[in-house]
Amino acid sequence: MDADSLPSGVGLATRSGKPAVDAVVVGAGFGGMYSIHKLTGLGLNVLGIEAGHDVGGTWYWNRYPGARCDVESMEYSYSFDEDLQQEWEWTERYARQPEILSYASHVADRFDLRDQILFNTRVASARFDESDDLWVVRTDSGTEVISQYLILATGMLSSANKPSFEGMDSFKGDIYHTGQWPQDGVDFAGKRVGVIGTGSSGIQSIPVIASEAQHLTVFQRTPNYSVPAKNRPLDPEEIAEIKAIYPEFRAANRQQSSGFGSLRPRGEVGALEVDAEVRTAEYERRWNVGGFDFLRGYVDLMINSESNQTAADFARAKIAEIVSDPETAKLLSPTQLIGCKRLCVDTDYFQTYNRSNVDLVDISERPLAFAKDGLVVGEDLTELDCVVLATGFDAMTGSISKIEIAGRGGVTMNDKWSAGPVNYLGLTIAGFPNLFTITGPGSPSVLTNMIVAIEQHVEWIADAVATQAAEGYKTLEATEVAESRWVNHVNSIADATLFPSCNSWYVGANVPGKPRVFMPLIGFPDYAAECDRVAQAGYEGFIRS
Ligand code: NA7
Repeated sequence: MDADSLPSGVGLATRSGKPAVDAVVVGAGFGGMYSIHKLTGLGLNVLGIEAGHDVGGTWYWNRYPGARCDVESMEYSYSFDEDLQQEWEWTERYARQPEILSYASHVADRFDLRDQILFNTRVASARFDESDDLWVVRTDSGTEVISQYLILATGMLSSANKPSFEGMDSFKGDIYHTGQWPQDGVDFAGKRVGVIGTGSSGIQSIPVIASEAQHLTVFQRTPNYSVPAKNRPLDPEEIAEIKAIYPEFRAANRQQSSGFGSLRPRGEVGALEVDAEVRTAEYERRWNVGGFDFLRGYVDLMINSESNQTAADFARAKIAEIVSDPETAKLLSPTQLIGCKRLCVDTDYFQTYNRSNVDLVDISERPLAFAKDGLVVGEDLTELDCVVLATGFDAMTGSISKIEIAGRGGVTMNDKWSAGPVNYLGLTIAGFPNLFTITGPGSPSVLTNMIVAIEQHVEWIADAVATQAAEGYKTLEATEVAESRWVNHVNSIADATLFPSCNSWYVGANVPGKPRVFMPLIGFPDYAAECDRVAQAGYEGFIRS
């Protein structure tokens, strides 16, 4: 990479004849954008490198029909700038993908971020050079840039999981993945469409595709729970009420284990401590509120399977009530616990199966294969013009593992993580000095409002970087002892809950061969307090040199 190919806003130094910056940030989604803004504010030269042609990350790639955030707009947005949060106007309770992408674009304009980002470029490798304690970052075009800090803001749900089905190459129609949706959209009018996958992406896209296509066939391996979003336009008065107390509202959300929902009270007792009638009424009330509120009614839903079953029974009864055909309703009814796979939030998902142009095919016991004209399950061919893979992501570690990262002694991250993503605080990895992961495994990340988790991480990293400079240290590196204690801590909290018991992407069960480890840490506010304590204790568990 030479000076000409660097974005205009990046100050350029050289080391060993190569361009050098203070920090490379990989990814220009919400984590990357805030990292660039915050570190630049400290006076650092920061280079962002992004595979897409613009900012937005997850919201840049996931343009599938019906894509929408399942955290409410007034909460799923940056809080670091009071003017930004006062001036931006959300239109719906849950924002659609195009609106979130416009917001990301607005943030990039507002803080002049694009000048520091190299777009249409992937980081292929990063090697820690021990002779001068610097990262050598190589892009897919083979050029190199040297940096003191390396921030991986590569996203948790950004590496598409594309199963290789038999006969896939023989299919004569188009195949799309929800997480790599064509920029110009897809016209389903008059088409016979197949959707594989019934996680959040499937559940959001199926109703919209059904309304556009001539015919839709859904191929389901595991049914999922979904609660209604009850989406609606935002009322100017409710926006004004929140804006009047925005800083306090954000602070209250940071005290929630999920990083959102402070306006809606959580239950305070266990599900079995109240009568069945009271419980059902409470589930009904929360179902009608919409969204994740449904699982916040009782304190023990994720730790006591008997309590969990009461909520699961209620949700299954709803499916039976909504779906007219009893056989279809039965196929759509999950048998696993509710919430231990990520709960889905939908708009008319189950209702879609009452349409005459929609069929459901169970593939739980019969293998699915592609043929020239469609999809084959057992002996039965469904003729299709195109297929949508709503098959999810190699979550949390997928995008990191695609970069060849080598730390001290040439040890690679993929070797180090071969049995699961070991780390300290979900932010750092022993043997990989000055490398930080934004919302990485080992932190609350995907169990929270991602923007709250991102802001906490970026602010912690920025403080660490500023402290390093002020105190004259060049590297910050987790110790193996701290790392191993942290991994035990993350596992012991997860093991006290029902989360690890399901085959979810939280445990990597959706990707064949991935080690089964519950990757995120449960409990946001305690986690953030621990990160602060570690810093205040002089970066306990780190070697600084
Ligand atoms: P998910 O939640 O991982 O869902 C993927 C779906 O695809 C799920 O129903 C899977 O069935 C199915 N799948 C995956 N691989 C296969 C194969 N090989 N054959 C058949 N079916 C398959 O991904 P999403 O994109 O929907 O959502 C991910 C997150 O993004 C979501 O939780 C939100 O946080 C946003 P399975 O359940 O594995 O049997």
